[in-house]
Amino acid sequence: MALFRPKMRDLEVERRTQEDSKSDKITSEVTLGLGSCLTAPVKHPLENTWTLWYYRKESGKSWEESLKEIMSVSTVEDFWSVFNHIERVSKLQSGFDFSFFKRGIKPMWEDDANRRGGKWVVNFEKRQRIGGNPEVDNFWLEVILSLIGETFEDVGRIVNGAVVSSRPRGDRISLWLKATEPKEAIYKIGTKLKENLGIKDRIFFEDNADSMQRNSSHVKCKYTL
Ligand code: MGP
Repeated sequence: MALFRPKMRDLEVERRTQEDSKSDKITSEVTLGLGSCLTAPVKHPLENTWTLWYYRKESGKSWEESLKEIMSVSTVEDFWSVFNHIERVSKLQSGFDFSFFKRGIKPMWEDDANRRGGKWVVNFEKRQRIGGNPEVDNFWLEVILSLIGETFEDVGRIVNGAVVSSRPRGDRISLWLKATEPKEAIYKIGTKLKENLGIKDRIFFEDNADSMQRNSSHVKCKYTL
């Protein structure tokens, strides 16, 4: 079930439409409430509940202790009200991550849903940050919409969530999966991800078991696409 599939240039419009329809609904409910019975606001449920997290290294704390849960959303309206209020990735200092995962899954290798899985990684070139570069913001929104819109269809059940990382050498978006096999399913998701983002660049699949064991920045990639 696809909730929305906006094109890049329509994202701002989609965002505004959400805001406008929300205030229209509030107005009509207030009006209705004066003359007739009150109606409960109708919200549109998502197929899954999703949790937004952020990571920023806090001194004296471990990586896991620095990982913070922001909140969970289970309706389209709640999603937009959270998303419209969080900072744009392009405005974040290097070292930050935002993660958006199915509720109950922590965005870390050690979580039971992730330990036997891996991730498709999309790297973005380092760009000038003065004034913010909206490119990664659009891609991040596009990835989140593809998650809540359940665009991965039959293979969507092995999709756990996504992470956007702001780094000095370039930003990165990773789509985290529950499994590393079968290869066909992993490639199907990678292909859909590239299609959703409209990118031709190579993307890399890393096994979480390799990430956990690595002792340098270099992680071998299991698949490329
Ligand atoms: P990173 O954020 O995935 O990569 O991991 P970054 O910052 O681009 O740096 P790189 O050069 O190491 O690729 C950075 C470090 O954060 C890791 O080396 C771990 O120490 C820690 N870390 C990251 N993740 C995703 C996890 C995790 O899931 N679990 C734990 N325990 N530590 C993690």
